[in-house]
This record gives sequence, C-alpha cells and structure tokens, in this order.
Amino acid sequence: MTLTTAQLATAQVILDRCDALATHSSSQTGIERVYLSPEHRAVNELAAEWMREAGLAPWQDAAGNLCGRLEGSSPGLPALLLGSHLDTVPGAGRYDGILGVLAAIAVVSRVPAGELPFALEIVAFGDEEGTRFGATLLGSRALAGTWRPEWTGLVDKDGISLGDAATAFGLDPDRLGDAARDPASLVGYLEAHIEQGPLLEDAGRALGVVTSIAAARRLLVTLTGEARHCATPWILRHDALLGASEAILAIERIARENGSPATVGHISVQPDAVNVIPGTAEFSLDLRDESAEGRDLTWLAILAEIERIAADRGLGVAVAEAHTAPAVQCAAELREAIRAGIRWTGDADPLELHSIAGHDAMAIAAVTEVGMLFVRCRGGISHHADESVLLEDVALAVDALQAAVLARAAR
Ligand code: HGY
Ligand code: MN
Ligand code: MN
Ligand code: MN
Repeated sequence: MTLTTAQLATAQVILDRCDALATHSSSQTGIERVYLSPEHRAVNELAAEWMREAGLAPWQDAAGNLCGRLEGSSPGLPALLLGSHLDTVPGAGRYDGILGVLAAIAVVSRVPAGELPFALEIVAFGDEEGTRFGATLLGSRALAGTWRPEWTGLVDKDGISLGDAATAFGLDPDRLGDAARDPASLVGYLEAHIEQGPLLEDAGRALGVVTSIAAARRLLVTLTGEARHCATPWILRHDALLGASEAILAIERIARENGSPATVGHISVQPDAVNVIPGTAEFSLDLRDESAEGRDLTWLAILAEIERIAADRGLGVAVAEAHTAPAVQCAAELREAIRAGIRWTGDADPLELHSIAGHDAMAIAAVTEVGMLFVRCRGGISHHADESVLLEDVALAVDALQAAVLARAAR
C-alpha cells in the first residue's frame, strides 16, 4: 500500500507528540515517568489538549487515568475502549505504551460522532509498568475493578505512600477504586503497542495480531548468610552473594530449558561494603510463560535448585511474591477485527504473535474482551532509549486500528 501525504502527516504528528511527551521526565539521563508524579500530571494535561483538538471533552478518572469519549449513534451506548499507558520504566524509550495512546487519539479524530453502534473511549493509563510502587498495572486494574484498597499503603523508594502520592496528585486515596467500569458499559478494549521483540522485523511485516499475553509472576528472593570480615577463611564463610550468583545462573539454565523467559533485574546486598562478606543478598525474579502451568513448573524447578544451593552453602532462603498474572487470551472476535484491520492496510495474511511483554490489556481482560495490534520496532529493542519505529509503520498502525474499529462495528 502506498501511503498518502495525509497518512504520513498523521504519523508525523504522532511521532512529534511522542517527542513532546518524552520531555516530561523525572530523570535527566533518559526518560522516566512514574504513576502519580508531576510528570504524570504534565503528560495527562498535554494528552488532554490533544483529545480536545480531536473534539473530545477529556476527564481524569478516580485513579488518574486520562479518558476521552466520542458518543456513538445515540448517547450513553456501551464503549469500545482504545488505549495504552503513558508511564515509563527508568531509561525508557518514547513509544512503549505512548504510541498506543496517540494512535487511539488519531483514530478517534477521524471518526465522526454519532456514526458507530457504540461509543469510542480513549484511555491513557497512568500506571502499567508498576516501577514506582512495586505492584503493576495499577491504572488498568483500577478501571477493570480489581483495585485493592491496601495498595494505598505501598511505598516508593523515597518512602512516599501511594495514598500520599494520590493526595498530592489531587485524587482521593480512598476512592481510587471508583475508576472501576461496569462490564455492561463496555464493548471491548483494543490496544496498539510496539512489539518489544524482533519477530515482525524478522518477518518483514509492519503489523501483527496478538493472540495471547504471557502469564507472569514476580518474586523477591532473599538469601541469608553471615556478614563477616574478609579475612574469614573459605571454610567458615556463608556468603549470600555467592549463593545468589549461583542461583541466578541456575535460573538462566532452567528457564532456557523450559522456554520460560526469566529476568533477574534487581539485586542488592547487605552490608554492601568492599571488605565485608555479604550477609544477605536479595534479588528479583520476573518469570513468564505462555501458560500459568508452565510458568509455575519452571518456578518449582528454580526453587528446588535455589534451596539446594542454599543448603550447600549454609544459607537461609526466603521468597516473597510481588505479582502474579494469569495468561490472557485475546478474544477471537477482536483478533478477527485486528486481522481485518491489518488486511485493510495491504497485508493479506497478517502474522499472529504471542506477547511475552505485559500490557494493560491483561488487566482489562478482567472486565471486557481485549484485542491487541503489534507494531514493528527496530531490532525489537524496548525498555531502552534506542526504541525506534518507522513513520510508515505508524501510519499503517493508525489505519489498521481504525479499520479494526470499523470491522468490530460491522459485526
Ligand atoms: O513488564 C512488562 O512486560 C511491561 O513492559 N510492563
Ligand atoms: Mn514497558
Ligand atoms: Mn507497554
Ligand atoms: Mn576489622
């Protein structure tokens, strides 16, 4: 499909907006924007402005998600949600989540009010990444009605509680769960997102249909030995960091054998001094698999190996669960709508992909059907400043998302 100047201009607006959002960062060395921060407020204001330009009257929901609604053929019809997230990991790129929100705004600005048999609602979620308070998908879980009141007691690395951050943001910490939507008010949820993997690029495709999202589990493992002077003989040492090092290599081996992606992205030791044997070592484990059963079997094998290593080294083991999410299947009907959308852009046989990355769609699946469109990103690189997308792919993504909405409307 040859793209017109107008299609490319739409995509250029989206890329320019991604650049504008990227300036709202709490860090000077890369983008970082967390839930309920001043940067969160700033990007909501900016995106609200763009929603107004698209003819919407945006509002912020009880959890700090930014929403905008276009009525369908009569006022008050159930809504098809289009969205993704505006928060980022530390050292983020410009497109993870953000591209999906801006593509949704572009689609809604092309659709006349009163045209569709459902309303269209854009949602820009305030928390998907979960990097500030440890629990993840907070914005989307609030909308899905799975908010837990005890989350207001979670604290960030500066000791600020989620409740206090919500108050500073202008929200009522006791009413964050009021963002919940009635399932009867929803038709479904469509999310466009960069692939965050190399499969589309390898296949020479711009877009793909997501089939399912991986089951995930996040754990914190603490090994406890004895902090001692570095003059201590080997035979008397119980070095928690050596145990953790062996455990982490075992995690790699077991996870590779089982085909379950596993990442240890955080480690800390105590007392954390050059001339003291580490007495405790704490590390995170993010474990994923196409099925919850596969994920849990991998974890049981990992845990057995950690316990063996700890016993050999005379270490204690403690495990805390931080997050568990089941695998989510994209709804057949919305997969078909996305497939029709991609076909409309000229790809007769769209590639289907399983998502190892987590998405707001995982949380939204608790309240309505979900479907996802993946957009090629260079080298599959994400969660890094080098995230990059092609102008042409962004133009195709907007067309495909719009065509998917129309396909769902025509059902
Ligand atoms: O962790 C994830 O997969 C997502 O990018 N938040
Ligand atoms: Mn991410
Ligand atoms: Mn994302
Ligand atoms: Mn000494």
